Amino acid sequence: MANVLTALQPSGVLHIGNYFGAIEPMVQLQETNTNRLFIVDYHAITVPQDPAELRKNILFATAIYLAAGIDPKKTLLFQQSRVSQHTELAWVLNCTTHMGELERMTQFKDKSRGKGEAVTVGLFDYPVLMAADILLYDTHVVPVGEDQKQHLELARDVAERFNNRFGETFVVPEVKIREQGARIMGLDNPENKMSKSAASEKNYISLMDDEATVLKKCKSAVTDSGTTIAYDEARKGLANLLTIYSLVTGKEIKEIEKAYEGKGYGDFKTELAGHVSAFLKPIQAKATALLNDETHLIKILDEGATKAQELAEKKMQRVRSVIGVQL
Ligand code: ATP
Ligand code: LTN
Repeated sequence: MANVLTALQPSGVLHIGNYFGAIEPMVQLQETNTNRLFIVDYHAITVPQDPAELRKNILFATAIYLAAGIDPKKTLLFQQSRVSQHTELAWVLNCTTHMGELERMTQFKDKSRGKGEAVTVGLFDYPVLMAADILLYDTHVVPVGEDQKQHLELARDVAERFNNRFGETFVVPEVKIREQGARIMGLDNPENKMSKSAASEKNYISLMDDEATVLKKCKSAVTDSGTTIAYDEARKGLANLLTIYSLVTGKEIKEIEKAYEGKGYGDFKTELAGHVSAFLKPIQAKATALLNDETHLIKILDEGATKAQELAEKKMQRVRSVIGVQL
């Protein structure tokens, strides 16, 4: 049995990229592993957040995970900020991580571009808090989307350096990137990944989008001037739509290509929208019902926090001891 762990930011919209890249793999893995899934609210505040919105988004994310099939009896589900050992370990790891390592992070470069000196220290330090998240729980496997690979490599380096210096303390985690769905591309720009921070809402399909919105977004998805529905890496927009089609229907791409022989983009996009909406409907219904009972959601997060604090404190005691601050 492996210790599996991942986390998502409580940003307003969760999109189908988040779902297939991170949430669905966790639902499958909870059957045979020790699963930990948490909401990284302290990562979210590395960029400005409206407090009332943030609170709402934490509850929304919790509801979505439960609606997607995360079972709190099988997966330890909690809120990062409730387990103060995360920030405590991040500080210790700050003191063994090099500036140069963080300066190389492509996500930091992307997110800080054009901001000049107004970039926060938190945004720069984001990967160290992420390493702490992972290393606190003796994590073997971290399922994430492709974009997080570099952060995972840093977490491995940080763990190895610490172990070399202070003795075996941390498990060195493995990254797990699913083959299909690891990188769903933006609908309006298939050159870049689907992202909730994209400039246009047409970039992503939110898990809460209604039928009409899904249809509008699928119809306006950028494709090439080709006429056949055939998977080709070079036809990025279409390849992305075929991937989404396959993920929401469970059908092989070959099967889908066959079904659309002789048909054009119009039919394909309209039917894709139907399949996406049918896939989202039950998740939306469950999430909406869960959101009507905040007390229940908070109780689940409270219970998760208590268990997580216990595990995290055990590891922190070891860390404090090996670095010499435990008297
Ligand atoms: P942003 O793009 O605004 O930085 P995000 O959409 O990447 O945010 P996160 O909360 O940073 O969202 O990511 C949550 C999880 O979803 C991570 O494991 C990430 O790798 C995965 N993920 C994000 N976008 C995609 C995508 N387009 N395809 C597949 N997985 C994705
Ligand atoms: N950086 C990740 C979120 C994240 C995470 C983690 C993922 C924070 N801590 C620990 C896996 C393990 C993101 O933006 N998707």
